[in-house]
Amino acid sequence: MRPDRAFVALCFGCAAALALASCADRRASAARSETSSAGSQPAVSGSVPEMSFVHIPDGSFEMGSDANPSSDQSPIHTVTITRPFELQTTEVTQAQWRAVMGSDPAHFPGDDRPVEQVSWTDAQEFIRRLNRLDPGKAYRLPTEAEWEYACRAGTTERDDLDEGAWVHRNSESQTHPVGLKRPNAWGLYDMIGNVWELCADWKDSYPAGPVTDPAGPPHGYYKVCRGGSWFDVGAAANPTFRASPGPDDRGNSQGLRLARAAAH
Ligand SMILES: [Ca+2]
Repeated sequence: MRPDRAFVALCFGCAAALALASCADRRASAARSETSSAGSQPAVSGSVPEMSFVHIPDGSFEMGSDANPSSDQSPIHTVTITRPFELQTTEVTQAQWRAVMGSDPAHFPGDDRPVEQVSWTDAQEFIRRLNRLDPGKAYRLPTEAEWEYACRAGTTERDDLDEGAWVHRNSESQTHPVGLKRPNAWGLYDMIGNVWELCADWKDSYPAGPVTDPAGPPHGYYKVCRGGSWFDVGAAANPTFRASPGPDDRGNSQGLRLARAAAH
């Protein structure tokens, strides 16, 4: 068993013990139905929520950490991102999730709080529906490398946790509305803290040498979550820490942020 599995099990174990909370729907979504242009797929109900994205340029960075050479964050290796993309400025909120899915699974209710209690599989359904409602944007989860690249935002300095992140010591044991803390250098809020952010990849060990546009292996047992949450202390609330949920694991500290194709 991988060493970080116990940590993640702790997070999700705590989450599972908490009852689901219903969320008042203050913003009744303007529901509409869409049928694909092919006409062969069933209609998708829902509406395209307001979302903000920033352009992430191509470039290279040093991924990982050698602070503990036996950890899954090692070795540090050069990653080149060859394709610019766009990344959502905030975590997906409950209002955004509800607009697309018609329901809100979050434990901590609030339209502007991040959605949580969503699994990687749930996120794929959200993205599938959103791409049907808003075709041509190619919404997806970021790869783990794209996430760390964007979190670092061209720097090697760690941001001040209290100014930039909701973590255990300042969260009062709950999520907070997105976008209240200081954004990173690329205008991204809450990359560290608030909720863990699902990535697209199946988890794998890091390569010893440089790689280009890594996207993980084709199959695996665990997905990857990044950034730590309201529940976590500094070791996990770090640009390099890799949590390992199963694809159907949910927890009240796990959410997502969308990537999409550049140039919209
Ligand atoms: Ca986050």
